[in-house]
Amino acid sequence: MDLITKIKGLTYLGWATCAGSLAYSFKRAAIDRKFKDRSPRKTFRVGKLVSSESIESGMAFQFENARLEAIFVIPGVPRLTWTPGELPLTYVVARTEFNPVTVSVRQEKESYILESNGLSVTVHNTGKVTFTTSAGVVLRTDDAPAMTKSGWKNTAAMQDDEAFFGMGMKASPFNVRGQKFKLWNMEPQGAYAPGDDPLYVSAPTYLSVAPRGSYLIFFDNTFKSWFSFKDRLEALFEGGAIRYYFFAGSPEDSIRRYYDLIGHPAMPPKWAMGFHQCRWSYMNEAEVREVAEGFKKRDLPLSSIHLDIHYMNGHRVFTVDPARFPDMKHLADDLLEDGVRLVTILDPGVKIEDEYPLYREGCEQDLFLKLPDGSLSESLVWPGMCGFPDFSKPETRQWWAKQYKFLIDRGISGFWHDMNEPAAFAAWGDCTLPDSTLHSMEGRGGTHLEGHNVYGLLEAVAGFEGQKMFKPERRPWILSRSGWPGLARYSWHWTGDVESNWWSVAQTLRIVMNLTMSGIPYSGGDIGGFGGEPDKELFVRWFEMSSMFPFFRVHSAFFTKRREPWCFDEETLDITRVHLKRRYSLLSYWYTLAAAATRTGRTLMRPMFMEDQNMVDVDDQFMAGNAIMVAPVLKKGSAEKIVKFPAGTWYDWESGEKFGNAGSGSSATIAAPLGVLPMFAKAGSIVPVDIANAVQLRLFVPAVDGIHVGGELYRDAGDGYGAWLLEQFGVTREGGTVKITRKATGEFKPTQDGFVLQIVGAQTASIEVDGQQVQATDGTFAIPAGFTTIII
Ligand code: MIG
Repeated sequence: MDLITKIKGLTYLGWATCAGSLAYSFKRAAIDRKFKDRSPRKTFRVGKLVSSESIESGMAFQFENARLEAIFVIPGVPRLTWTPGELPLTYVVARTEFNPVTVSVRQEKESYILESNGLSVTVHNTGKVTFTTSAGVVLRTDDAPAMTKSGWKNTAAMQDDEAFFGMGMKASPFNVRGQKFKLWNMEPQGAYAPGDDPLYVSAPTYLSVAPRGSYLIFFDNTFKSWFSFKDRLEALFEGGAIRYYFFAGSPEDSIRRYYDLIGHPAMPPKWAMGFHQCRWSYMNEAEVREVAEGFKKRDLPLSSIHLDIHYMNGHRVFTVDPARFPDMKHLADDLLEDGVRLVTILDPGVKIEDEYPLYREGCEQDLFLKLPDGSLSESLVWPGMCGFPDFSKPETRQWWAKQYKFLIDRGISGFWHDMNEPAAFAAWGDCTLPDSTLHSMEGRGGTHLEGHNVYGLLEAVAGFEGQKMFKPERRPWILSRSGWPGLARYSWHWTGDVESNWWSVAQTLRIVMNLTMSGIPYSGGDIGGFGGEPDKELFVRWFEMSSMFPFFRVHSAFFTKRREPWCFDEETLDITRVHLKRRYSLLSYWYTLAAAATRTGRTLMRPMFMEDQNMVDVDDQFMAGNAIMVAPVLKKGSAEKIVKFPAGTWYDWESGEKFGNAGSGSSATIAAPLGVLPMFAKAGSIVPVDIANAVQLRLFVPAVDGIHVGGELYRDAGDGYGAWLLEQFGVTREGGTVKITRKATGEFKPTQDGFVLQIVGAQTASIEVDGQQVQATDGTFAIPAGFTTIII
């Protein structure tokens, strides 16, 4: 970031804080100098293969200077571990034990070949490793790794036809080929521009997509690291063993199996899939009531209002300002009557102040991060100088979890974890704690170099536990700024302080898609941008796109104008109402996608190339689930969108007009004046649409014979852990006859009685439901809840 922006950013913090941030920077630099590791810099090769032995599910290889363990953790999925170096804790891969896998081993002259489920791993006696499919396609060749001073460097050849995705949240092109990144979660201090790196969320995960064959690679190492996709593939870790998992197969498949490894996302409460209104800050109870009322009286659906740092007492975490919010519980209860939940922000920094019980307890029980000399690793944030909980210590997580009771008792339904990189106000240098800060790492010890990247993840573990403890009948909900793979088991994410400009709205889409492939499936950005003033057009376009993101929220900084849907003009208000209502009409669809993600590891949002691999360059359209394609307008002054269609037939969501069908690569210019979000449903799909007192099943008639994608509907009480019902709808077409079948599992009894079937793409006056003729009324068909077969 340039100096001017930085100064602007710092001035809004106030001069005292600015001075403090300067002082902190000097202090941090001094600490880093003092505790710097001055051991001589060693770099060496692994050397020659000395011996090898069979171990469960694979083999161990002793090289002159290092050891390699190559095993298959599940059939077809190898894990390679090079030591020496600290092994990763179970933060990301929650399992240490895997069922034995049968692996066939062949010894060749200069190598060993391990094979399972069609994937071969060839370990050469030089330390080089090759991954090959059963068709003989070489997916990747790793050089023998190099050991650096304390960590490892993995390098591999890059092939001409590869595109790369993932790596967490990056201000880079969608395909990260040609880029270089640092993995070190960081607040960019103000906003981020193209190329700014690193940002809030990192992930040592990437997908290689190529016509030859694709794979996903995940390095289970949380140390500060550097990745390059320039001429060769490089991953340099500043510590730890190098351990990585390799998933060969289609992008869809390898991502799903990657989620099997890092854990499927937690099932969210249904309200979280709706719309969230936020601002830094709604200053007091009256303002919050006015916002809720504003939505209600303008017929705008709303799920939650978020309270930013002003609700706290002097920015102290787990307190409420008694003047601004004298009776939070009463407020929360009143809002809940209209279905609106309160979410509060939480910052991890605990104000250093003897009278503050949380600080005292943290010190007494030794729960804060410290420097090697035993003093607190403190830094400046909103409340002033703060201590930081050591979330890598089980006792700290338990203690922190207990604190959520205070806000849960006051009716708070969800928690927004900010500043958890952790961020510190530093005028220059890294705006986080010194590298030498010590972390417990579950008692085995470690430094910030290892603990930093998982700080937000571990805070989410505590926040999740706290909610389970104090509202066991409802599901936890957390929104975290920082993260690492594994976060989804506990939390959602938003993309931080994004700027109010056209690059940012388009970049948000690229980021949300890359996060999905990195292991963070629930994300979205501040609609309109965080710190600027979007004009009406930018706001509306951003709103349209976000209405089809997993996370849908308006948020902006305290120095911006108010940004509720009615703050622009009547037209903007009417447009936002249309998109809000569509979102809520698709709530069952979103909720069903959420349930599928939890059950199977499938992501909610998908890049276009998962639908059609020829669309690997398309970064301005996306799939919401496997039935709906969204093509948002992301260009200023544009009233149309050139939409590219994947193979097959697609129906315009609003008009039912047919597109595509010319195989992949077809495109059409779609009129999209302000207020129109081009959206298309895939032929052969069934999308559940919520209409008054019923669920509509919208069938998009398949254009060709065969088995089609069909659809699903998941229902339960909307929260908690009670009964559920999953209905799966199969769609087939044979000689022009379309058949829908229904299969149900689960016990939940929905309140809606039966379905309303709407057929898009065919004119039919009468259909057969379980052998009975049913006539259309007003173009739709009333279908009994328990149907098994419909013939059209
Ligand atoms: O230093 O809590 O990204 O969403 O409104 C800024 C105030 C702290 C940064 C978050 C933003 C939030 C703001 N926070």
